[in-house]
Amino acid sequence: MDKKAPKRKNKPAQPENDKTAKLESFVADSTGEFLTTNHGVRINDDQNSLKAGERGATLLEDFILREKITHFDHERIPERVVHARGSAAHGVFKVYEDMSKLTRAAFLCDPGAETPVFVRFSTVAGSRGSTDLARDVRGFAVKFYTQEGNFDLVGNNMPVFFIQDTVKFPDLVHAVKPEPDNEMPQAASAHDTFWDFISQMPESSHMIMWLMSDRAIPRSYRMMEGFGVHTFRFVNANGEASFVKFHWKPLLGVHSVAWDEAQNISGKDPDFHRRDLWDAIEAGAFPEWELGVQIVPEADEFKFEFDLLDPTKLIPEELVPVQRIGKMTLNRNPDNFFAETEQVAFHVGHVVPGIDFTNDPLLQGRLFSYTDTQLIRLGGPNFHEIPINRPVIPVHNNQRDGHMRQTINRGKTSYGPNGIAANDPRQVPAAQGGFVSHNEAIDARKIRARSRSFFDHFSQARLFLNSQSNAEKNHIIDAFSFELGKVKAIPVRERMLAVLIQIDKDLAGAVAQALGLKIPKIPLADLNNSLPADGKRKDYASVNPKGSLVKSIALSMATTIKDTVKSRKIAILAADGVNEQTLSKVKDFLVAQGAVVHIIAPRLGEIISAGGKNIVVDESLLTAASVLYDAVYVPGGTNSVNALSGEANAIHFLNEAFKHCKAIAADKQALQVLESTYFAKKLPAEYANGTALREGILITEDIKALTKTFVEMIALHRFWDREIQRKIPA
Ligand code: HDE
Repeated sequence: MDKKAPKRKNKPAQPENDKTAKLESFVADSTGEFLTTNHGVRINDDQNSLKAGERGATLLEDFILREKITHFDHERIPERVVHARGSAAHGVFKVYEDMSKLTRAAFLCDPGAETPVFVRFSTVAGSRGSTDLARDVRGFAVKFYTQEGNFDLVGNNMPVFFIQDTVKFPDLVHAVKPEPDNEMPQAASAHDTFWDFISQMPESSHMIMWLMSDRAIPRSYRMMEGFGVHTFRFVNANGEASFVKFHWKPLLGVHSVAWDEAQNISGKDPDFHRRDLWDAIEAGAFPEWELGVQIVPEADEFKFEFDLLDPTKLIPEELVPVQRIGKMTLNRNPDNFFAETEQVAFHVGHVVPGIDFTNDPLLQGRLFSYTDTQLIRLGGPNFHEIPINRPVIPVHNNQRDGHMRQTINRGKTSYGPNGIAANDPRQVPAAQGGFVSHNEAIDARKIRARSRSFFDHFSQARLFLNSQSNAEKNHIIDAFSFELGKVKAIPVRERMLAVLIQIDKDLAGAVAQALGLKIPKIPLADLNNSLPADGKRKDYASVNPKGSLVKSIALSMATTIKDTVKSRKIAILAADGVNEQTLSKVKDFLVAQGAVVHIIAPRLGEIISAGGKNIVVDESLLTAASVLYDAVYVPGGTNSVNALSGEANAIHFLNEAFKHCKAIAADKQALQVLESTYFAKKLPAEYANGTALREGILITEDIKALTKTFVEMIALHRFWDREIQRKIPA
């Protein structure tokens, strides 16, 4: 290979940063190269093994075959025990203002600094090959490659967790994973073992509300919030600490799909989220989030109705506002899924000076788990040398050897203190960036117990429910009814109803109705079955105070950003004879607003417009599906309209778009196509007179409305009222 030639010859035109530039030295690109063995020997025949005669046995001597097969046999590594399925991207983070009053973390103190990041999104329960659209929590793990080492913010898209103590994590995960006798179901919490566990674990009530909400079926990774969950600490250069909760706020708003849609997407495109992230970045529609922090001064630690150390609680934004302190932009897809997305190793314990932990018992246990899990998954203690895991600054210490060691450490000493090498590598004073743990005062006895301040299990679950819109509440009721309906053991269903009634009577009543069950009366003190062997029930009894805050606006997605159609996918249904003018005008307008527009026709190739123009078809009615789009438009043109009216797949497309509460627009001339749908008779009589933004349906000759109003409709995302106003068939 020409030494001067860049290694990555097919380099995508996506921005470089300090980290991606450093990865470059590990990149291999075979364009124009000869085939070689792993040891560099050029291979003459890679298609036939070496045999004793044309029809003879294969010879052991065939080192080329042996090497190829052996490597193949060893290609797989264990998938992550949780968060196995994920997708990742490179990007950058920039802080808006110097945060040095709160933290000495250098990347948060210099608005001029651009910190490379690598972000991996994931589902939790499913295997590597499972569907993206499972009802599940999403992982949101960010690795900041700072000039002071790597900081990993290993969060989720929900701000709380199921359990309060790490010791229960294996139980939780065993319960939610496929059942051990038959490995069913894949990537789903709708089964007996999960709800058996949850129904005995009232501390999971708050998290369960999030999991049964639409947050568990995001429209896109790009449209999810992220949360650090635990309370962390910021520490400034004077050693002064404050508590901090981390948030990621997506600039596209927070949006979800409908549950029926999620189930359909799982069949039509199980890679829906992965593809969405990849395509958006390839198209230059770079996803962005603002980093938010909620700061609580140390003096206010006990000011709240809940314990800041309890990971089943959030701090309502009404009590402590979220300050937006910086922006993250994902602008580059990985070159290689395995090398980067699969081998990246996050650890909640990767912090930099200025960021520290609290005693949240869930966080404390995680500090052990993440390195431990990489040892088995990545095969040994040198996983930090895998290119994607390396910091952008040099590593110097006395750790040595181990499987697959890459670094060639020069010199005689690998210990400290040493005299031979003048004590290098040297310890670093705090003023020069040495990490000093926050000097929290501790005076305690060793004890296996939980603080009574952790036993309010329901008030924030109720706060969450109260904060939802009517449509969101209905979805929660439906989700419980679906999930518990999949549970075979009636006592488990019943026990869950006894938990739900602690949260809200109407919720419990509606779910009981769907399950055809009565709500059993289980006293509050008997709900929690996570008792120590000789524990007294009252020591572990839940309490259920009212909570002084009734509603928190930030908890509802109804109030999210709804003024952009950037990167939304819009379908245009067309056939030969389509009115080319309106099609182009609507398409061009949508594209100019940043939307992605696909022309979908009965067949692939090209269609010919009424004016004789050739129009390239992006998808056929066979390869596309309504659930993969955010909105649909049907242009006029007599022949096109006639053809589509008789196309079952086109009618199904519209029916599904209606059912999933999406924006639908049509030229007046195309009304005939809509009249073939089941919702035709439910079309509002006054549809053309300004009902579009309420109903989500626009049928008009007015091209201005077809562009401007249609865009506003799409930005509203969904017209959930349709579900309430009209019966929507399956
Ligand atoms: Fe994790 N978690 N976790 N977790 N977690 C892992 O580490 C663990 C928890 C989260 O994209 C594992 O490398 C324990 C909360 C994300 O690679 C493992 C407990 C939150 C990812 C592990 C928790 C998370 C993981 C599995 C209870 C949100 C994927 C593979 C105390 C704040 C990171 C791995 C990626 C992955 C342990 C609870 C987020 C086994 C013991 C709470 C986003 O180490």
